[in-house]
Amino acid sequence: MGRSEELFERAKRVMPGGVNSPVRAFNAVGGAPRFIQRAKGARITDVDGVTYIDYVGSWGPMILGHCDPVVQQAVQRAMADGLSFGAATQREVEMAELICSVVGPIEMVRMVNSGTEAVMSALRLARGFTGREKLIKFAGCYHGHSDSMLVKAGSGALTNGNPDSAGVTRGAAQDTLLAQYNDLDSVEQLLESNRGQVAAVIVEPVGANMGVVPPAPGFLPGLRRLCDAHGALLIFDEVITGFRLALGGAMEYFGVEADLVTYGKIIGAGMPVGAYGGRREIMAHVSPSGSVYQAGTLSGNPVAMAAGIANLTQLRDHPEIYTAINQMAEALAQGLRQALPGCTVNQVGSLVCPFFTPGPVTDFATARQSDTGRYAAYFKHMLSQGIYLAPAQFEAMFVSAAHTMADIQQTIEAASRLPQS
Ligand code: HOZ
Repeated sequence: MGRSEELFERAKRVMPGGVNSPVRAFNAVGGAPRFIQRAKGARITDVDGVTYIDYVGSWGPMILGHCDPVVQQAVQRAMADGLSFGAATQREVEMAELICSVVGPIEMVRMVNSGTEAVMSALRLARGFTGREKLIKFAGCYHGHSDSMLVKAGSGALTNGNPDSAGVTRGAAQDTLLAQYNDLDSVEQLLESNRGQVAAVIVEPVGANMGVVPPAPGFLPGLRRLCDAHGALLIFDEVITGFRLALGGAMEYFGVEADLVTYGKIIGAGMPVGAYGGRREIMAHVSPSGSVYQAGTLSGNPVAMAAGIANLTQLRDHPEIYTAINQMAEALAQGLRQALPGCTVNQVGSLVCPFFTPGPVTDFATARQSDTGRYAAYFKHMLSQGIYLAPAQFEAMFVSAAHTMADIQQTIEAASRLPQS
């Protein structure tokens, strides 16, 4: 038994399922999760000393690769000053100024501690601002684990076969209306039949928690139009796409402005951070300037801010990073299409996902047609070849600036050795 197996046995005795977040348990692919010891660049090493090319990248934030030296130094300097004050700091101001300066539509931002918290707070703000109670979300989109969003959720909720979590009350879920991704008619019907009652439409601008599902041409502009026509706010959940598709995230990449945007881990370079932001007239409703309450001792934590500022500053100052990661992802997607005949490989920017179905994969229903048993076999094969992928079908592969074309080639060659079933 390896050390990962030993640790997993110990973990299962004291942690539900042996993990602190469900997908990590490898339930969807079988076997014991690899317990990670350290990471550097595009590589992670497990406790048994095995090193892998990493395409999880802490689910996105490692866009510069693991242990980026500038981020590490910024964190060390901040740590020397203290870990948490529960008081205002200069770094918070710098972080907010940075986000507002690089993401055009954002005029004000509030830092929180996770994407879940960002979404939960943005939804409360949307309700407070509009005076309406209902929300529209899309089947297969994942917006963290707050009660009202655990309705037909993607990611771990979907992997577990339970997209509607136990423990969510009817009261919490009844105001969440469900639309179909890439289907504007389904949104319009809900807005019509709930006229004047919908506070917000929330969407992942690229579906990235049901695998990777690109928005069809016209889908995001159509949402903008429908929201405007019905007085509902449009919320882009950019936990995955923010600062990744482009510096200005999906809003810049697709040229569509949301009213509110939520961010997660990428703005903390992997530290526990989230944020929500938007136009001043909306954000001014957040306490203490407004009546929508939201607070947190760890919000704007100085060490996390230092990491985030170092991360985002480098992304701002080196736009060539986006060209590089997008090109590598495109090459990866093309290579996987050849290596995995019969599969559908979706790619948007530096996000890639092979589905084990002829496709096309355009929404929750078509994503679910993927043969998850075949994904599990593919995952195990790739792991044995030194490639670490998301341990579940309904996630993305993240390409970082630390990957090289040689890594991409190695990954494609590993995939081409997958025994055909
Ligand atoms: N639900 C996350 C991926 N979309 C996984 C989080 C984790 O296990 O770290």
